[in-house]
Amino acid sequence: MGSNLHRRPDHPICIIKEAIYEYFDSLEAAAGTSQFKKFDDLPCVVPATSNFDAVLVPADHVSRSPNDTYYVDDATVLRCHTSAHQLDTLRAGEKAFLVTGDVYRRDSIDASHYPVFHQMEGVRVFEPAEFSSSGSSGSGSGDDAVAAGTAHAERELKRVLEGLARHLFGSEAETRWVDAFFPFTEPSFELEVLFRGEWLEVLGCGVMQREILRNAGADAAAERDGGGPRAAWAFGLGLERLAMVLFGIPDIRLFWSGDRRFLSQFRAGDLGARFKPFSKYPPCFKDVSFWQPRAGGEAGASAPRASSAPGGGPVSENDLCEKVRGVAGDLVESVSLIDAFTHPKTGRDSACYRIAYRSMERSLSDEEVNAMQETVRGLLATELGVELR
Ligand code: FA5
Ligand code: MG
Repeated sequence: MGSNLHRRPDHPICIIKEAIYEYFDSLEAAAGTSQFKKFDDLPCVVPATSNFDAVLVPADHVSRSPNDTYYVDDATVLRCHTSAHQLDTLRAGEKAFLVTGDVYRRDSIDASHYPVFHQMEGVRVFEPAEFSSSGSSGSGSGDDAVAAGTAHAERELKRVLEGLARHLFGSEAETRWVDAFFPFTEPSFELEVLFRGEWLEVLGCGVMQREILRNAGADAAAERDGGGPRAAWAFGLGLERLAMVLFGIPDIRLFWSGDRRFLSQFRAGDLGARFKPFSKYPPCFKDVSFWQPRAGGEAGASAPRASSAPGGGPVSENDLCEKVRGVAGDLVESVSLIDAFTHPKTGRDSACYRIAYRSMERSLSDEEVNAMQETVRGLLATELGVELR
């Protein structure tokens, strides 16, 4: 926390933020519309209600579990997305804004996932007059008006984000839309970009649920004025993912590197830099096999459960990754399940995870890797309750 990569001018996360700002500024200039207001220093510790309830995340949604989200206390979390600021910003009367910040998640470990990363939220609210003029000439209220607003917001959203992808990557980049689900938008989509031969998800977006506009007070005001309901789009961009594609950065850990060989490759305002890999050191693979803790007592194995609760059935991958990350820090490159089976006689579940250790800055010694692996094994047994094999 407090690293503020998104506010360090020569850092690739800040460079991509500024490039996106520039795109939105150019849109406004072309359309003669109002400015998108920019926020990039809202606190990352937020009430759980802002992170979840304000954007209509149901009470039993998995993302609320301590398996996915870092809780500071029962009522306070490290925001897991910049959507945590949607409602408050709308309530403050903003109708077009961008919120950038660091967000935190318990997640898997690989080249495109990290427990802290950066998102930019974008929201644009449309007045009824912006979408009803060309359509029905009626009063603009009722189902037709809502449908017209939704259709307009969806069209605009895709136009704006496709334009952003072209602005950042040029027209060569291959992109595709994928249908998605978020509690706070309907319809919802994700945008993927082809990167190193695989589709990489770079953003989530959709047409804002009217309930959020209503809760923000925006809709009520519009309807009172006789203009009918407003409509809005919203998106959440993953800034590391966009920067990986733009600059050809192959591993998300690099953003946290203090190595001059990394940092010296980027300059404020330069979107043309292509990451030049410095010498690649060999990975070291270590497997860990274990019997899962027996499901203890009442809770079913599929129910979301509190993290680090030994004896509560299979270990969650997020818990396991958290332990590995805690020991190895940025020396862990990936963690993947390579085998799982249920013993035919005893009914016990076995799992085998492969951990890849690799430094981007030096060669790791056998002793060092063995020591980390031993510590990881110990923690899995003592803190997650597995039986090592
Ligand atoms: C969200 O966080 C939604 N709040 C986005 C949104 C906003 C949808 C507004 C609709 C309206 P999602 O969990 O898919 O969605 O994350 C958004 C982006 O963050 C992903 O597309 C990806 O680019 C990035 N991201 C997610 N998890 C990680 C991670 N562990 N490491 C790095 N980037 C990540
Ligand atoms: Mg997603």
